[in-house]
Amino acid sequence: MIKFKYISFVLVFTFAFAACNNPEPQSPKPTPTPVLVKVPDFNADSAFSFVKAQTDFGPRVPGTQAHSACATYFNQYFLRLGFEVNMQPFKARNYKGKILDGVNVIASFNPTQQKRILLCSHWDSRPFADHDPDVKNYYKPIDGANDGASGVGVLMEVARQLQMQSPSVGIDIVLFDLEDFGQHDKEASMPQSEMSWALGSQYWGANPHLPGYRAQYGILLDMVGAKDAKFAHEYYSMQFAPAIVAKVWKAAQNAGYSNYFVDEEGGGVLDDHVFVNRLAHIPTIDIIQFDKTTQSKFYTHWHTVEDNIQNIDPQTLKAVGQTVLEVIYRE
Ligand code: AHN
Ligand code: ZN
Repeated sequence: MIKFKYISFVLVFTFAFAACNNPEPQSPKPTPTPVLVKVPDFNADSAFSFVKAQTDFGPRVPGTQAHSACATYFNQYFLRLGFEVNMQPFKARNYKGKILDGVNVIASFNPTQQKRILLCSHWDSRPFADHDPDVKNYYKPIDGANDGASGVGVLMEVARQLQMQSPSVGIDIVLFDLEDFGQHDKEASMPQSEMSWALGSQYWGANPHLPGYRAQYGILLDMVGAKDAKFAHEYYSMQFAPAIVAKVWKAAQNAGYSNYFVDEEGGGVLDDHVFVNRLAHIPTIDIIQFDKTTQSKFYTHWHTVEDNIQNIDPQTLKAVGQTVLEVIYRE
């Protein structure tokens, strides 16, 4: 500090001296600015194409051809970018006791770096449109363009940016399976029905892909693609990781996305981050759309057959993706 002050004194003095002797003083040399990180520019069209690539498989419901083909697609995508990829198969019981086959996808960048950040989303799509306005659709699977594919699409674009310009931290992208096989809303409730959600994160939380896996913090993306979405401070995120909520919302607002990232309290959502917090003890937040005006408090097309690519707005993907980049490149 003393050294710095001394140097600036010398610079100012030298400049003043030079100015006195020069009939046409030149403008002073700009004072050195602190080193600024160049945060990459998140490409919204690219992210949108990754969302569409997923919905083009059809609903990614466990046990279907679309589900296994999409898992292969993720594996190849991340391998081609040079990530270390861990496909984590697991079995879990659905709310009716049926055994399901799931697979969590873990893609790691800078795998030897100690300081790590976890980014996650779920990649499965809900097997039934139990909130559809039309009863005939109650047992139809959904495309899950927003509910599932949007978060994954953002993370696939983040991965592409990481590969082009490395941040100083290590990044683990975890795509959880079987988040959305929770109890059907129009059937009589089963005991423990709350535990029927987020089966992939429940498995990973208890069985991390590496023994003793640690990350400084985690960010979960869920339903990040609807037009004019609002992201409020989700309740469990505030319980487990209030400093991360503050960090991320501040980054969003500095980047010009305060229309999306609002400083309001959102309700609590029993989402993947709850199990990452409870079981893996990694402070993790959920960026999830909160809509005061709908009955579900989620977006209008939540768990309906209208949750398709037509209802995805690249501008929302941009707000979320750019915010994630701002956070990780400033670490
Ligand atoms: C519950 O409604 C208990 N959890 C919702 C979490 C969710 C569903 N995220 C996407 N789809
Ligand atoms: Zn859902």
